[in-house]
Amino acid sequence: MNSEQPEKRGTPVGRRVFLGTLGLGALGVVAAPHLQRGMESFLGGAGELDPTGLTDLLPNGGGFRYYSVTSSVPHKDAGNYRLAVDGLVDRPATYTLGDLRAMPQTRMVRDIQCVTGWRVPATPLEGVRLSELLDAAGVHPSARAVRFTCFDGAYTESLTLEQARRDDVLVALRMQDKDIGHSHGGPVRLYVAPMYFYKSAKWLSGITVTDEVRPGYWEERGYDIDAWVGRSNGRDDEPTT
Ligand SMILES: Nc1nc2c(c(=O)[nH]1)N[C@H]1C(S)=C(S)[C@@H](COP(=O)(O)O)O[C@H]1N2
Ligand SMILES: [Mo]
Repeated sequence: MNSEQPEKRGTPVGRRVFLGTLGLGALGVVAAPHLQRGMESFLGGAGELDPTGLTDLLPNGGGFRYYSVTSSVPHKDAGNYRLAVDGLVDRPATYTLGDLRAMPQTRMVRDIQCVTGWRVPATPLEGVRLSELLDAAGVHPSARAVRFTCFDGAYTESLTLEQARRDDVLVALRMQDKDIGHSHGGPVRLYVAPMYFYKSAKWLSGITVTDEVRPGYWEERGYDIDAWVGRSNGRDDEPTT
């Protein structure tokens, strides 16, 4: 049962922050996250102009950290990229990059927000609505959720079917008005605009319609399954009573 008002969970913020630092910091971050974070708060945030020019010295890609839970990921391009849509559907399908590019594209400009605190304002993302791929596949009435798998061989994510059908959930081909590069999860990543960026699985290779939500990679490690920005992971915007 999905709802846009996730239940309040009782986990203290301290534990979440600890998990965030340890979990996302220790595994395969390409760069020194603490140095970056310290520098950015000194400079007033990743998205602001840096009068010192010092941020150019930091390998943070304009505010982004490059995350991977695996030490290497195969490169895929228009020649060998495939996206499988299967599970509880009438018409399982495999899409090439060309197939996805030929479909109607939706462009959105939203803030990107990682649960560990960094944020990249007003970032354009563009691609095919996930709902369009689900409709094309013909989702069974018994279906309740969608599971995402990645060609890094390790990362997984999940959404309820209701979340997956939202207009602001894309199978993204472009980011910052460029084809998505390898380090950002290209050629195709998921983009779940209203949720923390860990929902936006990079190197997307599989979309499987399932009968229930199966927790994704970080969700098995303590992060919220319903990852609404500002309303999950102990980061509620509104004071709670
Ligand atoms: N396959 C895969 N997808 C992933 C991750 C990952 O490690 N592997 N990290 C997630 C997290 S925690 C974040 S913040 C974003 C980072 O995306 P970026 O590397 O393009 O900045 O990707 C998300 N998707
Ligand atoms: Mo993240």
